[in-house]
Amino acid sequence: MMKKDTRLVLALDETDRKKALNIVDQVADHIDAVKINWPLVLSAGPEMITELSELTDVVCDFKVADIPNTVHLIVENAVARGASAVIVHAFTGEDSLTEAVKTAGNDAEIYAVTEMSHPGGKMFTALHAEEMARMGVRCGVAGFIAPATRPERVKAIRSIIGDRKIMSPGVGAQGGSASAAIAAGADYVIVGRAICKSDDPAAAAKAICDDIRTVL
Ligand code: OMP
Repeated sequence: MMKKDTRLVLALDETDRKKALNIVDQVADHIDAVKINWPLVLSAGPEMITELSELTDVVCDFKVADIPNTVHLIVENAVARGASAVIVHAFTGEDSLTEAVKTAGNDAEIYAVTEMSHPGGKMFTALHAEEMARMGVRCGVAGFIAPATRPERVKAIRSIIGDRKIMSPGVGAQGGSASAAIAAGADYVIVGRAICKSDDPAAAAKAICDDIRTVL
């Protein structure tokens, strides 16, 4: 299980391996985990998952959206490479989500996307977010992704999922506030550009942790 200390998950959306590792090194004291997405995996290789997993917990954000067999192959590979958690889409339905949970077993946690944080997230995902949250509970996921850009929606998802976890992206560059997301019921916030693009990533990460602490 991932630690829950600072409540900050770094979205390492960089394409240069050295720069990415340098940022992790600078913010290590302020984060609970690193989230890796396609940009870094495609440029630095999937070995990056393993390399990062030797430093901290790694969340593989592959937003897996496929038939159960393909979901199985992706989740199995990510977990074998050292992922502590894998993000999957919920809209693919109960069989795909169940397969993700079954494949991860006790080795990793599955987080299901409910409503996406960007404006387009309101077009389709928001309309079914609560249904997807209920389905995720039935499938046994460890947690959900819910938007820091709409803290009232984090609250709505929290009221459905009991004590399962919420990771909330959309802080900083997308306009959301870390403390508002945590106050609405998120366990973690996911932050990328506000840290990675800062001249001082450590100071930016610390400021977010300080903001989170005001509501704990
Ligand atoms: P910043 O906007 O730079 O902080 O990055 C946010 C990170 O969270 C990116 O890696 C996105 O891919 C991810 N994300 C969202 O922004 N919105 C979502 O609804 C879901 C995710 C995600 O699943 O992590």
